[in-house]
Amino acid sequence: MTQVVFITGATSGFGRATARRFAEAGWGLVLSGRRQERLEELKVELESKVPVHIATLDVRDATAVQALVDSLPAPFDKIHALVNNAGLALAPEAAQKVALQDWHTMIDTNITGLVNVTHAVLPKLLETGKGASIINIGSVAGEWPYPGGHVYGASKAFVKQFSFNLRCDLVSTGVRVTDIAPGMAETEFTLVRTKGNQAASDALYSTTTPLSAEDIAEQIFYVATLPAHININRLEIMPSRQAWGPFAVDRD
Ligand code: NDP
Ligand code: 8X3
Repeated sequence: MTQVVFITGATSGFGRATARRFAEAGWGLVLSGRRQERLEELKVELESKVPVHIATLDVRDATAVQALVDSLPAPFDKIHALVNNAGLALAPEAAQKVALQDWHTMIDTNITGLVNVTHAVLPKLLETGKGASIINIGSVAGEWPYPGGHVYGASKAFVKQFSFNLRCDLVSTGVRVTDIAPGMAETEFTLVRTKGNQAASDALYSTTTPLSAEDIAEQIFYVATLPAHININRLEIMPSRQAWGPFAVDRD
């Protein structure tokens, strides 16, 4: 094992595919998420290839995040790449119909959670220095507005600007920062967004060709393994069959 990647939200979708991609290349893995059973399954799957450390973690809990980072045993305490992936969208309906709690959950996870993890892991990345990476998973929704995007898109706009501002502060440290902004990708994302509506999730993806979790994992791996003097600031990726829509116009 040469390097360690710390992945949040490794129990599903992009995070799990990213764990598999880095394992293929021999990286040690720190894998976190709230679903312990899924973490254990992934550890069983990957530990014959690489060292794997799993930790049940809710990124919204700053104390738990710090405790996890402080208790990492060697060799997992020397981190080369952080993939801030844990996140979710809720309530795809119009803003005026959304429960306040759903907005809070997105802010607490996509913004506060990402900030919690970044703050706790940053000292380790600074120790690694040249060639270390913070890879934040933003979204096309952070750049482009759409109906039902409300707080989700705004939270991903935060991820983009936080990433750019981190770059300014870390420019002399060797630690790179990237905002990866995927478009439509088939994961458990829509199941979560619709609070368990499998039919809605299937309907969204089945009549087009979405990105896969593996497509995004490949981009994350690419960014983390570029030569140390290259920083991709932002990588926005859509399926070929997705593009922007027209402006909304209210008519009589
Ligand atoms: P999934 O729902 O498949 O995966 C989300 C992951 O986030 C799960 O592993 C989940 O783990 C974890 N997670 C959610 N809340 C928390 C929390 N409070 N604490 C810790 N982990 C948490 O969706 P994706 O893989 O698609 O999503 C990954 C990221 O990609 C998200 O940030 C999402 O916003 C973003 N994204 C997704 C796109 C898509 O179309 N799929 C496009 C653009 C961006 P657990 O439930 O076990 O905690
Ligand atoms: C999720 C992708 O296209 O639903 O971030 O906004 S999209």
